[in-house]
Amino acid sequence: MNMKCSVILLAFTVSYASGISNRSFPADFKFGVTTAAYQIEGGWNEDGKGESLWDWYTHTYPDRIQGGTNADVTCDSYHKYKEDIEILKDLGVNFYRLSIAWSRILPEGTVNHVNQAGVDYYRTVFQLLIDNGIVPVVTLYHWDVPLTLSEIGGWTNPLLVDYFADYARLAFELFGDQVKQWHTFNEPQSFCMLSYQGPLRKAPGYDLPAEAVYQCNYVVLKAHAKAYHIYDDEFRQKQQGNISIVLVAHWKEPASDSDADKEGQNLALQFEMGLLANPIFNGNWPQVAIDRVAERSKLEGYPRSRLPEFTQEEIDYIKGTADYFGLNHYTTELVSFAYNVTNVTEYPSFDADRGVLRTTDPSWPQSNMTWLRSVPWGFRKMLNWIDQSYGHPAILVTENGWADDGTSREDPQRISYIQDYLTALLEAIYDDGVNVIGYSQWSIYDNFEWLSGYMAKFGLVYVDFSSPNRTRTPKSSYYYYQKIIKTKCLVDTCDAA
Ligand code: GBH
Repeated sequence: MNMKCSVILLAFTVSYASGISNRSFPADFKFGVTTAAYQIEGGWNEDGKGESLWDWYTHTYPDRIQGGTNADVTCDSYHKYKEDIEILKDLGVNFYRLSIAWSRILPEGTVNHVNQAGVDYYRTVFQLLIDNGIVPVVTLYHWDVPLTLSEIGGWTNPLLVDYFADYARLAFELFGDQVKQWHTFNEPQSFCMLSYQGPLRKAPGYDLPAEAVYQCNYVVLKAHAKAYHIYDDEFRQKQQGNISIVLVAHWKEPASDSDADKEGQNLALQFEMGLLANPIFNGNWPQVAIDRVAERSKLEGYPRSRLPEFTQEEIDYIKGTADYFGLNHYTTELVSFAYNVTNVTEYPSFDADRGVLRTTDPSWPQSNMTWLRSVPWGFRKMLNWIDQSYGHPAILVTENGWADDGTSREDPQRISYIQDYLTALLEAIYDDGVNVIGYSQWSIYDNFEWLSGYMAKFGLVYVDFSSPNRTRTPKSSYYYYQKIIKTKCLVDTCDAA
């Protein structure tokens, strides 16, 4: 590891002048970094690991991934975890948010066959983290469903509720003495809404009518709730941990002051965040989604709404199944109202149901991912909207980060993004009274960025993918984040908390 301490005092001084907060983070505020198994581990078929959906997808359709690449090796964290944890320790994070590859411990997805080598791997990693004073925060599902379960329909098949629940129970049994903070799913929005429809599709990459999108949300919500109740009923008392889910949304700013665009803002937020968060925090789908999808389904000749209906029992079972709000947030988009409820389409789509057009403002600083621009005030609005919509929950920011092409170890844009977004977060805490309890950067390393392959880099640490050793080298943002964690302050000196 190359730990040359680069001088970034210049960055502090420049930003301080441009409105970076000089308030201290609350004393008990927690800082972390996030990764996902498929994106960093490699070892895709080693020591008995089964094939996952993304192994299959990248191998079968290299043309759908930029550069035709895959994550067979990626950062090689399956072998390099010791070095990884040394870096985490040096960085000084309070927690490390990582995920378990389901098919590494259950090669076929089902609990009749447990792969002991996979269990040993995660137990070793969790123990090393604990020994180094780093809290493991573990996601059970970050998009890599075992291929066998994908082939029977994946998250559109209600059987997955029980398969996921079995896997979750096993994980609590195997790792619950080490892991005290669990997330069931990472961003159902991303794998339900971006896998079954639209031009740029994540695995399995089908193009199906909107039913698939809703059915996926429906199954995932039930699977999440079942895992939550298993933890609550069978493990919580003994293990004393907590459990939640990670949801994502870009902030939606109305493109104009018109009432129509304000309605568009509401639709976009409810169809993206609300579809998942409302059942968990308030009970049932958002009413606007129930009404709109029912009406449109009827006009399109369906015998019933394509949004599945929850029974009262299911509503009660799902409601209240999160110990806090896990939020991934990166950016903001502009929305304008596009489709009246009566404006039916020939091929019913989730997009038309949601009924908005999404654009961006070209003046917002652009990363090297088309969807990601720096809009820190949108983060503050998002935090406030969650606070107001879901009953003032504690919010853990489970991901936030900036992409560049990764060619330079000097990354002043990433530093600015962190300064600006954390300033917005401090404003939400101190000026607006939002209960934000922690923050995690995506990501510690440059890694495999799904459809973008290795073309987009989110790391605080550069990884040399051309060397067999996958050499890790901290970027200037790494040292800046290290300083924030140490001083709880974004600038040289802060006011006391
Ligand atoms: C996170 O999702 C993921 O959890 C993580 O695995 C990933 O590496 C990281 O972001 C960086 O991308 O092209 O207009 O359809 C971020 C949220 C939501 C961002 C969906 C991309 C697609 C926008 N993602 N979005 S679009």
